[in-house]
Amino acid sequence: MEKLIITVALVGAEVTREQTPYLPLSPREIADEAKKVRDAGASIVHLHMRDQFGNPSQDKALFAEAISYIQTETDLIIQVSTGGAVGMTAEERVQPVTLAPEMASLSMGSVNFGDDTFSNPLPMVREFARVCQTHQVKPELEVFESGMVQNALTLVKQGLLDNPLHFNFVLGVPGAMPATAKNLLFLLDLIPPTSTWTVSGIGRHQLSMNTFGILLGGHVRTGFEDNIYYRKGVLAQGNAPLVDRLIKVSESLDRPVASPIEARQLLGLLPR
Ligand code: KMH
Ligand code: ZN
Repeated sequence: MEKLIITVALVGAEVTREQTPYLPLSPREIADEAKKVRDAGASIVHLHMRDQFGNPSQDKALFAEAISYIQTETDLIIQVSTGGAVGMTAEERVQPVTLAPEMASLSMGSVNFGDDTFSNPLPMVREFARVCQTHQVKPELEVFESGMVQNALTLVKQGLLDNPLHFNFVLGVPGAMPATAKNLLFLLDLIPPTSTWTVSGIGRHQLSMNTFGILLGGHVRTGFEDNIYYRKGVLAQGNAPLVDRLIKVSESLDRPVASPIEARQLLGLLPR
């Protein structure tokens, strides 16, 4: 099996300080958290930003500040979010891609998101894919529902996505595809064999989906964006303990963990 790539979604757009006091918010706090997860064994950070009030923001200047700290202080692969938060405009959401980070998340279609709709009409997805190509940013294709894999294959035919593709299966969002082993296996059957993939489980499904991903030879995403608990009723005291938890699982399953240099090779990214 390939070495395991651990991605950490450090902050997300929805979690609040009221829910967990350990949530990093400012660019400096987010960069400090990135250093801690790097020390724990992660190789990619998935970034969202918050404004001075803690609200989600896709402001390019906030991303630039955090990216500058993280690039100076670590060798992590930086993946910016183009998802932002529900209700943001396309123009707001795509801003950080123009900073030419190594990766960006790219949702492959619209989906129910609790009581909301996370809106990703295909013309907008195509435009985001074009911006990724222009800035030579590798997209991580976010799949919340099975039809989204088909959308990705259509964009490949249209020349807007390049093989090998890299997918993130986000399972367990309320209103979207449930986090079950059967669903993950079903999705894996749909993707081209040259693809790489990672799996994210929302809330209490994070550890089980990650463990299944490790067993199947895929990669994993952890972090506060998806889950704030270390175990039932016990908050994780930062993102690093969530990485430590995965390191323990991968060590006991004899799956070595990739460094950022090795992760770049596995994902076909240029050396930094
Ligand atoms: N905040 C969610 C509505 C992404 O980062 O690409 C969408 C999201 C996906 O977080
Ligand atoms: Zn995100």
